[in-house]
Amino acid sequence: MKLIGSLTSPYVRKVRIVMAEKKLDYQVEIENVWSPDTKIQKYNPLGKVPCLVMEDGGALFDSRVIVEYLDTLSPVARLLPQSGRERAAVKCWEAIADGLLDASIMIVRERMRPAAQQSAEWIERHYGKIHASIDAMNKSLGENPYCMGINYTLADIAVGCALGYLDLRFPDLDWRTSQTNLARLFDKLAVRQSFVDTVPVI
Ligand code: GSF
Repeated sequence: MKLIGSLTSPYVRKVRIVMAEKKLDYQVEIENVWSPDTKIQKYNPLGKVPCLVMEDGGALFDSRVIVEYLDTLSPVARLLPQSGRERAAVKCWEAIADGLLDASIMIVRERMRPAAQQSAEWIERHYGKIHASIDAMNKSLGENPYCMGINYTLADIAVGCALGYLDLRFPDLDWRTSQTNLARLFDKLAVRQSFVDTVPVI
């Protein structure tokens, strides 16, 4: 399998961590989707990464679709409960973590526009989503060791990627001071998830 992506994309990072947890073999192909000559739309008409190209040449996109598929490929390290309410709860954690990322990326992209075209209101609106999401995640986590209680799941992977991205792009946010439950979880996740940074890239 080939994973098309970039090394700074938090959604790509989520897929790479799942690949590693599931002990699946794959190659990473770096693609700059913002370059005018990007070929990404050959695989994903939405022009976004991550995109997974499978052995038969078929492509899957959107990180949520990709990780759900990967979890079915091997019984090693089940990351999603098979069915029911627990499965929906893991996916809801993933939705909030990815939503936090969507809001963060809106701000990052807005700030890349010429100063005169930037909307302070738009930026504030998305900061509001970031703060509300981390607050909700912190409350839901409570004293639990992991998002879903005692088991490490896709929820923890998604949350780790979201918080890691905040540290990368918003180092001044200082979310740890108010969100102490998340800070405790993130320390644990950073140790478990940082190995993906050594994945060979072609
Ligand atoms: C989001 C992918 C995405 O926004 C997913 O795969 O989970 N819901 C999707 N990817 C960005 C790269 S990044 O900022 O991580 C992307 O490819 N953007 C290109 C564009 O044209 O929006």
